[in-house]
Order: sequence, then structure tokens, then C-alpha cells
Amino acid sequence: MFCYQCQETAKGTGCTVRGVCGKTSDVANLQDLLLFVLKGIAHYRVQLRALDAVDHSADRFILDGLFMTITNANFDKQRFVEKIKEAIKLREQLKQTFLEKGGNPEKITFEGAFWTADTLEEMESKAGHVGVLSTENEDIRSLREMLTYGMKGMAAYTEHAHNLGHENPSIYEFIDRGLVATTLPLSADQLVQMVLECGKNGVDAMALLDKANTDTYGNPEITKVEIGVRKNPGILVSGHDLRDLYELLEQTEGTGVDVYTHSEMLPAHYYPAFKKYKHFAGNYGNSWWRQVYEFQHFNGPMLFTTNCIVPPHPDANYKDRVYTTGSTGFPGFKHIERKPGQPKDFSEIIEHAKRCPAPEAIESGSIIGGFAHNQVFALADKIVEAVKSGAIRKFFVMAGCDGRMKSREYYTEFARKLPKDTVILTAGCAKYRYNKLPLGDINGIPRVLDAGQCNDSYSLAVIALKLKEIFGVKDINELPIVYNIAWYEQKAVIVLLALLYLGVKNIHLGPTLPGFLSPNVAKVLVEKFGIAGITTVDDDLRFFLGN
Ligand code: FSO
Ligand code: SF4
Repeated sequence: MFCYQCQETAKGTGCTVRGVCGKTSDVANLQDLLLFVLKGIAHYRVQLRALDAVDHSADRFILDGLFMTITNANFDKQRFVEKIKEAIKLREQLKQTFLEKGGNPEKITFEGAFWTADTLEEMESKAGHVGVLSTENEDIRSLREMLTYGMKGMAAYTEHAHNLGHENPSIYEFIDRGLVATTLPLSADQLVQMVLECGKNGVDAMALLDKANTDTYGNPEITKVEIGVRKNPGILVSGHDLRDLYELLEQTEGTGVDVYTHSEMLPAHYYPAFKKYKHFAGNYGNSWWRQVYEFQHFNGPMLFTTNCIVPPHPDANYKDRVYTTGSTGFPGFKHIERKPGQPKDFSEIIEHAKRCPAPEAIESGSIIGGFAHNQVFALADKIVEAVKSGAIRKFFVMAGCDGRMKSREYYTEFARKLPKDTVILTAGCAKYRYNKLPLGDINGIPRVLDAGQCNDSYSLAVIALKLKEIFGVKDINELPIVYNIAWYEQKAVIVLLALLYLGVKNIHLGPTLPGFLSPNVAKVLVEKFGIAGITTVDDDLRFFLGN
């Protein structure tokens, strides 16, 4: 195996024996093989489009295939084997359509468009040869992978929107072209262009999901979320898929089972449609990696709607209480599928919860969030006034992800040491590094404004664009906004590419720069966009505050 797609990659350069995330080498290789066949599918789709015969049969399949390979989403070897078999079948159907439409088979030479296998042995003997290292030139490899990771993140967001019935065909078109681009002898410049285009499509994907979420569940609003526990048994829901959570709330109503959010599901509390459920009890615990401690105390079942799953310790008391759905999977966890056209059937997990004791309290009190674009616009006058009067000196966008590494304590210390006339704008699970600190408010505006999930970084960009308009500045970079972003997995890659597309410069990225950036590609990002890493809290604060 070779994988360097996330921030925690071994030695900052690549996991080669087993993932730091717990991904085994056979699963890593099968993920590469799935990507290989997905690229084959994309070749036919691109050719069919050129023949004016767009085929939508694999739209959803491609999103799901990419999503399954994101860090911490799916560790289940069997699911990958099945997915690869399905991919081959789907690809053969597309090939058939392509030939029927008069397509010239000689136009497609990429091996993933015709390689096939029936047995696990055949799959495994191929899987070790189609991964990241099959691209020899390190700069081309770096660009191909950055493009791939951006598309994985984009696919995740697009899939959530799809689940709510919202689609944008141009995103599918881009993903096809992007997958094909990683198989062609393109120059570094051509790949850089594709990476930038990926950022544009990332903005579109996040806008699509924003519309899907707000059209379906209303606009997030300021909300106090309880972080303690109640007396009923509970189900703890993690991940990002709002529809899954909504259906679970509908099905648990009146059953005596409460529902709590974990990690990235916290922002569901901010939506009006979720507030009507009285048994939607609060948020339990912190960001994804703390699950190994926090799940031990929850007592009831857990449901993963997306990443991040941490493989449980062999002695973990909760191993037989975890359920997965959507793109996620883990060997031994029960998987709940959606039957076409129906709500998911959560009856098993609900019955399971009824047999469990109520959760044990690990915290008490509440936190405040819900500052997505609509809510912030409603407060615009107050915010603009605070900026004009000097009460707010600077905004710090500290969106992104949390992670296990000790180096991430930087973000807690940074938040704590920020001067009192600054405001943090956040989204994603990065917030758990500082959202429970007593940072106070500025004229009633909390000093940590949480817009929502990592995809709601889109809201932060919309807010910045609005401020640009209000303050009448020509360039978004003239605003008093600093970007000090924490990244972990591939959704953060698409958020970063989206910000670059929107013209944001001088983004600081930590706790370390991506291992998949070759020195030359890193140089381009530094020179063109002013991307930088982080240093120490004190030095960075001096730098950002200009003193
Ligand atoms: Fe976090 Fe995990 Fe949302 Fe990621 S829970 S790390 S960037 O999946 O998607 O912020
Ligand atoms: Fe390593 Fe990250 Fe890949 Fe897991 S996802 S194998 S930790 S680089």
C-alpha cells in the first residue's frame, strides 16, 4: 500500500504498511483498484458526452465510490470487493452503450476501461500496482493526487445534496473529466489548470449542498445546544448526512429514545426543521477522534452517517453497538442500506437503544452556534458597526478539521491568546479545539461564530464576499480577515481549493502541509497563492496582527 491523502500520514510522507488511521494494506490497495475502475467508467462517460449521449446511470455510483475511499469512511474489505464488481458491471454497460452509439473503442486506451476480474485473488494481484506510486514523476503524481483528493471531497458534498434531491450535472461532468485527466499524459501546467477548475467545482458543490440543506431544513439560526445528558436511552449520530439524522428523528419520536449528535453532526441543531423534535437532546462529546473515549460512556448505540470512524480498541465496550450507513463501513459494524425511494429503516438501532441504559454525562452546559450566512447577514449591521468602531479588529477563519496529533493543541492556544477584539469564524470539526473556551463576546457578538459543518465553510466565503461588498473593497484580501485553517482529510482539500478559486490568498494551513505536495508543487502554491504553514502561536499571532 501507499497512501498519503490525509494530514496524519506516516512521517508526513506516506503510510506504507498500515494506515495511521487503521486502514489495512489490503483495503488500501482495493481502494486504489476501485479508483482505477472508476477512472475507466469516467473514460466512457466523457466519450459518451462527446457523442451527445450523456449517460446518467453511474452519476451516484461514482460519488459513492469516491466517498468510500475518503479517510476514515470505510474499512470494510468486503464492501470494496462488491463495489469493484459492481463498477466493472456498470462500466461494461457503459462500454456497450458507447459502442452502440458508434463510439470508436480505439479512443480509449486506459487499462481501467477494460481490465476485469472475477475473483478476489485476481483483484488483489492487480490492486497493488494501480495506486499512487504508479505515477513515477513526483510532481505529476502530486498534482494528480491533489486533483483526486479534491474530487473525493467534492463527491462527498455532492452526495449529501443528491440525498436531498439536489443535483448539478456540471459537477458530474467535471468529476468525469478530472478522473480521466489523472490517467492522461498531461503536463504539470495542464494539471494545475484542472486543480484550479476543481476549486471552482468545489464552490459549486458546496453551494449546491448549502441550497439542499437550507431548502429542506431552513436556514441555520443562533442556537444554544445542550452538551449534557438526559435520562432516556439515546442514539448517538455522527458524520454529516442530515437526511439520515432527520429520518432517524422521525422514527424515534415517541419511542422514549433520545437522539444526540457527535462531532460533525452538531450543526444539525441549528436548523429549524430539526428543532421541532423534543427528543433531539443535544451534542455528546467532541470531535471524531475522541470517539474512542466518549463512546465508552454513551451506553447506547452509535450511527455513522459518514466519516470519521476510528477502529475501536479490541476491548472497547461499544464494539457491538455501532451501526454504519451510506458510504461508511467497518467489519463487524451493522450496515443499514436505503431501499430505493424509501426512508432508511432504523428500527433495529432503535430497538437496540431501548435495551440500553441512558448515557453517562461527560460534560454539562451548552454551546452556541448557527452562524451560517443567513444568520450573519441578519447581524450584519451590528458586525459592520463593530468593525467601524474598532471593537472588532480582525476576523480569524479557523475552519477545517480536528485530528489526533498533539501539534493541534496549537489551535486551542491560538484561540485562547487571540486578543479580545478579534472574532473566530469557524466550520468543521476544527472548532472543538476552542468552542468550549470562555472567549466571551464583543457587543453581544460571540467571539467564536460557528457556521456549521466543514462544507459550511462555503458560508464563511459568502460572508467574506458580503463584507467585501459592504466595505466597498476591490479585493477580498483587503478585508481584515486572516485564514488560519486546520486540515485533516480530503474534504478539507476541496475547501482549500474552493477558497483559492475565490481568490483568497495567504492561507495558513496546519498543523503540517500536505504530504502529497511535492517540493515543486508546494512552491507553486506558495508563489501563486501565498500558502504557508504555521509556526508557533506567539510568532503567528505577531505576524497576523502585524506587530
Ligand atoms: Fe471532520 Fe472527519 Fe467534516 Fe472531515 S469529522 S474530519 S474534513 O470527516 O469532514 O470536518
Ligand atoms: Fe495513512 Fe491517512 Fe491514508 Fe490513512 S488515510 S492510510 S492515515 S495517509
